[in-house]
Amino acid sequence: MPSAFVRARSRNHRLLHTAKRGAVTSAPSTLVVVGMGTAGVRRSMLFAQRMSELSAAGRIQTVVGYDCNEVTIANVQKTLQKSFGAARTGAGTQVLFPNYVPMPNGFMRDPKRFRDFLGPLERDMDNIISQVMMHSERCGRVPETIIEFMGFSGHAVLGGILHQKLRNAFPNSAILPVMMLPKDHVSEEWTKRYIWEQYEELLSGSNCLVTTQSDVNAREDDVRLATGLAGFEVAEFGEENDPSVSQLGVTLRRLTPASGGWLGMAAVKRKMPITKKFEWLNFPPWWRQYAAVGPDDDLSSLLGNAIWSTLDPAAQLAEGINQPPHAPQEIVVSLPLHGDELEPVAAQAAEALDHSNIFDRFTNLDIAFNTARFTDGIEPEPYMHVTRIYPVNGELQTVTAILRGGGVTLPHAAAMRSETGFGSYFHLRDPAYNPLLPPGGDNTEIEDNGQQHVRYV
Ligand SMILES: Nc1nc2c(ncn2[C@@H]2O[C@H](COP(=O)(O)OP(=O)(O)O)[C@@H](O)[C@H]2O)c(=O)[nH]1
Ligand SMILES: [Mg+2]
Repeated sequence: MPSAFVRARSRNHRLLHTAKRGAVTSAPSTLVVVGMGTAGVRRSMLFAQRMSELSAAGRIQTVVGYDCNEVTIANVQKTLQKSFGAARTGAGTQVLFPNYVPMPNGFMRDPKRFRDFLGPLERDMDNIISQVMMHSERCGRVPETIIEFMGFSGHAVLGGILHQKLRNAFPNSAILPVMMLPKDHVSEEWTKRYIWEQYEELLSGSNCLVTTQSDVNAREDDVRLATGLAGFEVAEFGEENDPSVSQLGVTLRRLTPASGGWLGMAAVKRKMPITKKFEWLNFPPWWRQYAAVGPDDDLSSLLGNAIWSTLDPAAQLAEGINQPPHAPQEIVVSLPLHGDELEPVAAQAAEALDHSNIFDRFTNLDIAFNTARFTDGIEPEPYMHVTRIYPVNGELQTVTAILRGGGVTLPHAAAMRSETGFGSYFHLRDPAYNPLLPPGGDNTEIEDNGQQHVRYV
């Protein structure tokens, strides 16, 4: 995949630098993807699909579709047979499901239901982990990045347990839990009363990418997430001499030091301006088709506009989050262009962006352009996708609202800017207490706080 990289990070001189990279022939497989629960599995499959549309599915060592649900497992297996078939690169992508499914229809969204079956569930998980490890040996390298799609429902705590097991199995891998904050009342109550506390233990110290459960179009949001993550994985940020293969890993290493435990994502999708019709094949390699674009200045102003739009509230995958403007930010622009057109388009867009002062607004911003031909439904409309990942600092409004009820702003929040994320115990504590201390024996006040907002049990 041809790609171009615009570095605006070092602004000692006003020149923007574009570095052109050749097509990546075959990067070794370096990713492990885990989906927890029905939504998590759906998200992991969409990510795998996007990677395959980028001709980069071979980078995935293993996908774990952890939904203790016969329907999900059957559906995913059917889809896999249809759309992936046998992987052609490397040792192949391994797809794992739970072998032990105590209840055929999952845990009915009850995050405590698994506890009756914990022993055999853990043994099954250990088996999954050893298969992940064995395959990583076959692939010849430990995974550099592990993506975990997690939620706040029936598989939530199991997800935390699996996270710990992966953490122990691959202590040097960058792990990115992708959280889907709940919005329905039942999940919010469970989160407040049980799941959050569990996550504080199980995900302690993780930097999580935060998204909100969609109440409008879940599938569209899942696709935006998958597209963004896949775009980042094949992007080429960073130094020429960086030995990393997983670009998402490079991004995480750069952004997480500035984050207080959360990362945010903004995604924007725009129709490409086309003047020429292009052909569309219904069989592989259909992702090698490119759109023919109209006049260049059209495209670069459209691009600039799309990049600015990643600041809009509507573009954020989680609601109500802010990012410090001087924190490092990375943007990936995926364009359905021929590889030869990418470099000039990137250079022109970078110049237009410089004129629009975006690099004054974000003093620490990197942009990578790459070619991508994604399918969106049956219509062969060509789209550009712009995704920004940024560190989040301070309070997450949605989290405060869930855990404290209502849009409460804590008076001491400003003083505790960096106390976010799991493992801080911040959100569960009374404001008067020291949030750095782990919770002591008296949980009564937490219980009271929870009960206050319970409208039914
Ligand atoms: N974004 C998204 N949400 C989903 C999807 N499927 C179910 N959900 C929602 O995700 C929440 C958790 O459900 P589910 O994933 O089944 O949790 P489980 O009990 O752990 O399997 C529920 O509120 C569902 O409405 C999906 O494909 N995408
Ligand atoms: Mg389910």
